[in-house]
Amino acid sequence: MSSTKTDFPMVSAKKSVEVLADYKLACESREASLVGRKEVFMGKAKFGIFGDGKEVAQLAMAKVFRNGDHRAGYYRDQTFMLAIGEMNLHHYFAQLYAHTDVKADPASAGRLMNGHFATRMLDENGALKNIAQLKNSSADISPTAAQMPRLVGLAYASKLFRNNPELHQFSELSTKGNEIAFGTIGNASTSEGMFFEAINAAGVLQVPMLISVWDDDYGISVPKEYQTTKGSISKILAGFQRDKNDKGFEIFTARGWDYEELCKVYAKAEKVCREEHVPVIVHVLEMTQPQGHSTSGSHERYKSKERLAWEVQFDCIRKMREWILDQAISTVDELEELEKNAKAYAKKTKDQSWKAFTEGIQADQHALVKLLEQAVAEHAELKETLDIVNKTINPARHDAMKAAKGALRFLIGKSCSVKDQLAEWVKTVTSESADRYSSHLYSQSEWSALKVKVTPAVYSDNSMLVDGREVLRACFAEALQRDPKVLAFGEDVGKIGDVNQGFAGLQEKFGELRVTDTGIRECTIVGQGIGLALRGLRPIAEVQYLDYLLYAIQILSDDLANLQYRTKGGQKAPLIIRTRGHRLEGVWHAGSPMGMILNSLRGIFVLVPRNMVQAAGFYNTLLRSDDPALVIECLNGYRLKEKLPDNIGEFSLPLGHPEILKEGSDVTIVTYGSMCRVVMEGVRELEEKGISCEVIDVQTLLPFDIHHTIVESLKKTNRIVFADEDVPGGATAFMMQQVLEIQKGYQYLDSAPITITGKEHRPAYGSDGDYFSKPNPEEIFDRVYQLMNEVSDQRFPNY
Ligand SMILES: Cc1ncc(C[n+]2csc(CCOP(=O)(O)OP(=O)(O)O)c2C)c(N)n1
Ligand SMILES: [Mg+2]
Repeated sequence: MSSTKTDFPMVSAKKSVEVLADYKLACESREASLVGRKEVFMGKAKFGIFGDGKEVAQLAMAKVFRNGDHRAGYYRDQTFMLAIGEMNLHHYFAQLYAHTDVKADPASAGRLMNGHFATRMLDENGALKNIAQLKNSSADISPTAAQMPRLVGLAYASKLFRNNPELHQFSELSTKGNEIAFGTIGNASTSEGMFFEAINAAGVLQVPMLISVWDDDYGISVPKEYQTTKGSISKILAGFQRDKNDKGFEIFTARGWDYEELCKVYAKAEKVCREEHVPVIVHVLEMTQPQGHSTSGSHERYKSKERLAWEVQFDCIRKMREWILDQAISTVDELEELEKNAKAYAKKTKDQSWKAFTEGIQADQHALVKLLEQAVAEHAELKETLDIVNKTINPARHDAMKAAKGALRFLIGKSCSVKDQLAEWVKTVTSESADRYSSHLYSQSEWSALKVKVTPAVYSDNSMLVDGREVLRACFAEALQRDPKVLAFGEDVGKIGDVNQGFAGLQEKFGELRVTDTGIRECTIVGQGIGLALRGLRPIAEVQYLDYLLYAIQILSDDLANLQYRTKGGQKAPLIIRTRGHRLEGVWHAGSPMGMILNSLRGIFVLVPRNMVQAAGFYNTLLRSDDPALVIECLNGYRLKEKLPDNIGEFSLPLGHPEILKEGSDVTIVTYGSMCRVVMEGVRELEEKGISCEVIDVQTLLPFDIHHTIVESLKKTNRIVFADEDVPGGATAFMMQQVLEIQKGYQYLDSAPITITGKEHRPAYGSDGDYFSKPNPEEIFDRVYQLMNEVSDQRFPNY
């Protein structure tokens, strides 16, 4: 090994400069990891997970990441983000401390723990930037492998942009599909089902997806023998390797400490991926974790002495250093200088970031201290409260808030000259914190679904009475015609136009790229939609039946629902998920798990149209908005006759506006979806017995009755029933909480509120199974009659 520069370098001067710049970045990134861990142990940050041991491979990957490309990765990728210039160490430390200023932490505005990377793809108005000219990273999430479904969509978009000439005009979104979607995943995370589902989908779709597996032989403490058959993901994926007969993947391996080899492999991998749109796997072996998995524990507990010694020896930065010297690119002295500077730079940036983080909090605190000092002058008992604020070592907003509220509690019934100012301080910090911690669950842009202009349906003498499915088909045909960015896909959506023919004939008309069949893979169907929507397209992803949404519920909840929230408006994916449910047959075709959906999907609008005209009106609204939404059509409504609006492509329905289906004065019945018809049937019998029912279709569960129209009905009837097909305490409990608590309906009740729901078990098969498992018109009659019997057994005697 040489330690001096020779006169005949083996690497060109230009290359040397590049290598040394890479080495410098690797050292800075490593120092940031070392410093970051200390910050956690000093109590300045709550948790830390770092990219040490993965630096060199990420430098190689960054070299082939071009403008317009997208990343979907995980918490180890700090060096990559630094190398592509989309993050600096100030951002890095700001996220570690949870700095809530979006300028300080552009990825998550302090909402996510460190190591969750994202670029800001939206401008301040919520409009998509010219992402074809940017280096993009979709926003990371914590569940292992959950970046994979979205990655499929990010890659699939390139295929559409390349192969559909109508999309070439959108040069701000794509340069004719030349972009690669880069994925990264840890070796152990490849054990997850959605990894395999995504790999298979990408192979089938033949999309430019370049996935790197960072393999350090462990997943926290669990070694590869427990994770992967044969202990090697590239070995077991070998069957995906393309050959002269079959399309598939290109699979490479490289060692995580071999800079030269990594650079070569990534150059080859990029070429085939970008030019031929072939999915690629780069399995990067022999990586290390110098500091162990995270700040939650130490790896000395589970790694052998030999393994730990090997990790020191094969540390990628150490190996790169040896190679640099071996190649005579630099000298020991030069490298030592560079290493010293990297250390100093990381420390300086850390200090500056901490100062910037604490300054904002201290400004609030100073104002409070001034008020408390005045309060102490009048009430010496508050001295202790003041001391708590003054003595906080690592300032936190909640310390000050606790003190302010404590002082206000003490001052109840006492007079104090700064009492109002203290209350005002609490109010201001509370409202600023609402923006810091609770904004952007839904779109806040001018394209919010709540702001879409409402266009009423128009009917004429010529309006035809058609099957419900034909209403939808007409609506979708207009949408596909109007906007080349709209596309629909899912199981059986392409050739036969979905199992209920909402897209019948539309593949023939608009082509396979616009109306497309997919494999049976609900999770990655949704992921495909998320990725496409992130890249500016308008996907309608179909999940064939509501019961099978469970396969996708995790990705909807963890990824889509909080995308705007976790980036504080930095990214959006206005995906429409279309499904059908509530009514067919049996345990897996007639479920109505609405409570589960409502509880897990805040951030996605949940629409439950009672017929296909309403559904079409909602689709038209959603396609003009930038919010994601789940639309659940009524499975038994496709063959029912409905009047087709003359402006089927234009009319739109507002979200959060219930409709009164029938006016009445004795009792309000609140329901939605297929239950509207069941309730109306029961109500006919009730009316015959002299019970006047007001029936309200909520239409959209999220948002729920924005203008509080239901409580207006309750004010009139003083009695309320919530009915649906979910389990007891499911969506009916949600509706009850909304009306009685949020709308303050409790004050107008003359009878106990009741819920009519399905049974606790899932619906049994067959007509009788359905009848005895789900609410039916007779049950509606019985329960409401009983309610009125309790009011007056003279008017409504027992029967
Ligand atoms: C679904 C899920 N299960 C468990 C965890 C907890 N967890 C976080 S990281 C991790 C190990 C991941 O190992 P690997 O994929 O090899 O990545 P590495 O940290 O080694 O780079 C686990 C189990 C999680 N985040 N998500
Ligand atoms: Mg690992």
